[in-house]
Amino acid sequence: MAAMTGNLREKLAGTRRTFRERLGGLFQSGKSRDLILEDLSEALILADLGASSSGRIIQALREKTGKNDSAAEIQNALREELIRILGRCPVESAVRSTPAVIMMVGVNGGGKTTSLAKLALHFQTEGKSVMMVAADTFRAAAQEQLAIWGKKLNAPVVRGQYGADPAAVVFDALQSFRSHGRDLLLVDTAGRIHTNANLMSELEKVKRIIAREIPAAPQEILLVLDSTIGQNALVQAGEFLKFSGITGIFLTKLDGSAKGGSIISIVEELGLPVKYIGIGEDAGDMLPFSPRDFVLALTS
Ligand SMILES: Nc1nc2c(ncn2[C@@H]2O[C@H](COP(=O)(O)OP(=O)(O)OP(=O)(O)O)[C@@H](O)[C@H]2O)c(=O)[nH]1
Ligand SMILES: [Mg+2]
Repeated sequence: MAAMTGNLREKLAGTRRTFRERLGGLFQSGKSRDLILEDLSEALILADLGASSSGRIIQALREKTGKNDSAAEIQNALREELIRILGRCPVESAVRSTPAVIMMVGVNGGGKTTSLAKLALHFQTEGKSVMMVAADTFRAAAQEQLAIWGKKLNAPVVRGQYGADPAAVVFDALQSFRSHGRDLLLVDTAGRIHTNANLMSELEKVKRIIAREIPAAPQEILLVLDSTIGQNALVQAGEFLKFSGITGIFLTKLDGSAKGGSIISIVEELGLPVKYIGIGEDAGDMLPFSPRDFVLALTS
């Protein structure tokens, strides 16, 4: 546990620096609560928490702390408030029984394929047998990229032809998945498509086929968002919010991000839980999200 927090701290170095630069001085200033809260509002915005989330946090702290509370007490109340926001929606995996299907969606380059491989290893470690399908038929290299992960993880990968209908590729994968009696099918999708057809309707079609073939599937649809772009992740999420049934967020590249504070407004504005975080390029570089571990690693 201690090792995990230490490792997470190290991985969050960029965002920790941002927090230290923006917030560090405030709690050592010896100022009164009201003056601290005044400065904290701007500091939170500069730490990428966004104006509306920052405003709400200040309001909550005004209600939860007393006028004469010490800086340490206010800092503690801030930590608890951040933990509360991040834990408001359940962060646990939606996969409670097998067979199950997990689908990854998100703009190109966000980290879908890499994150899918990370989940494959994660569930293998839990003793589940996984299968992956490359329903990204837009980029020729996408199929190869997933095939390489499949070899590394010793997990079967169903590939489609470049330009094939993703729903047809997924249909084939579902037959193979069932006939082999595997536990978990992980579906990689494209961030862009070649036709003029709307990406969202294509994703809907993939989802419908999955639902038709496996009861209650897909159990999890993860929106993959890049944490290095801060508040712009909300813009990146935009189009995908029209796609129904997203169950959570896989927030990537926190190891290389100075803007991890944006996680607060991502969770608040989208009303979706962060379920997993990416902290490197290897299959083992991810963690199931824990609001408390995350906030403590960031702020202490
Ligand atoms: N440092 C770091 N790099 C990451 C992380 N996740 C993904 N990447 C890198 O981000 C780049 C893009 O990742 P992909 O998984 O190919 O992204 P994608 O969303 O599948 O991209 P498209 O298939 O083009 O839509 C790769 O170089 C990954 O190694 C992470 O958590 N940390
Ligand atoms: Mg990809």
